[in-house]
Amino acid sequence: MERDIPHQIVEDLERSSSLPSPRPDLARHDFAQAVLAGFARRPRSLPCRFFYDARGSALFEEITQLEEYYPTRVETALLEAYGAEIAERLGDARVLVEFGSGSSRKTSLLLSALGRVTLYVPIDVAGESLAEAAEWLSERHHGLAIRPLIADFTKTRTLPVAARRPRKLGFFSGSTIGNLTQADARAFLANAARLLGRDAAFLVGVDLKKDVGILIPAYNDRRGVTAAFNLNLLERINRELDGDIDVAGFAHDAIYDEAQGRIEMHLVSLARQTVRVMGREFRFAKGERIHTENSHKYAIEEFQTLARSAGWTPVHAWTDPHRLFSLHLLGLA
Ligand code: SAH
Ligand code: AVI
Repeated sequence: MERDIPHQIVEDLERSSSLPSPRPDLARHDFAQAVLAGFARRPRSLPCRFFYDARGSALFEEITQLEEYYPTRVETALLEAYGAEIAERLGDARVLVEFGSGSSRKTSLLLSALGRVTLYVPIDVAGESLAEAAEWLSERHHGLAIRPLIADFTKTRTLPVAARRPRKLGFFSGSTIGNLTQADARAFLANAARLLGRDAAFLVGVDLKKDVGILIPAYNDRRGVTAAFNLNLLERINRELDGDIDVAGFAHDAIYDEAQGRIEMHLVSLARQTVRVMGREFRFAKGERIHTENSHKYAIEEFQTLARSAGWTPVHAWTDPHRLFSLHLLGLA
């Protein structure tokens, strides 16, 4: 069982006006619980939000530059091409709330297109990314107030007081919604509707279903950056949880599950081995897998149906000429 996110962190942030103090004790406890529980269950699994320590966030940024990894490139192009149209459809949103904001590079495009946003609330588990992104954005968008929240976006129930104004815009880019199961994605969307409130709009980037010949290389690139990103989870366990895992004893694997419409990432044990984490022993058979990530892909209509089931009204969807990626604008009736 996973524990609730350190809500205390969010409360602490409510009180501070500058950048957050990340409460490493609570974050470590959350990580420890997830790893011990994830290694004890069969099949073994770890929640993908733990990819994003400082090293993992840097590796993700490297992934976004890879030729094989089209989502960032195509979503950026969609924001560049349709930013003005999105702004026109949105009217006068002044508060932007972003879930899983990471480096906020695409946010800058959206802020420029919208023109009138005065408050930006990025929500992310990665404190290092939030701090770097806030600095990067404030150099480019003068007068923009930034109130970061270090929090699990699936468990965020309140926004900073300054954000409690109508007509907020939510932004969930990169197809991070695909990293949730469909049930969790529906619950996330319903919670986002409550959080954003009356007259809100939500811009969600969603990766589209496509040929596996394009999908697999995007999650198993030639340079091995995605492999390093996946294996970093084991390195993080060694660094933070007193682990002794021989990282070279595991290999990265990415498969496409056609029935579920999702890429799955796994770490595969290359030999029979025993690993220790926080004084506990875990035995792995040769070939045994740790399931580390799902990345669901949605046809346009599939995502619209999901959004409707969570209380949102699809307003418009933009896609690129090769139908690789989609940007959905949702509204609340
Ligand atoms: N939106 C950015 C970053 C995507 S990477 C882009 O499109 O490039 C996914 C981001 O979501 C990371 O910064 C990660 O730290 C964050 N994240 C993943 N799971 C999360 C969770 N449960 N709660 C909050 N942030 C999460
Ligand atoms: C953040 N998320 C949407 C990425 C994805 O494509 O699922 C994470 C990632 N995993 C491997 N490469 C990128």
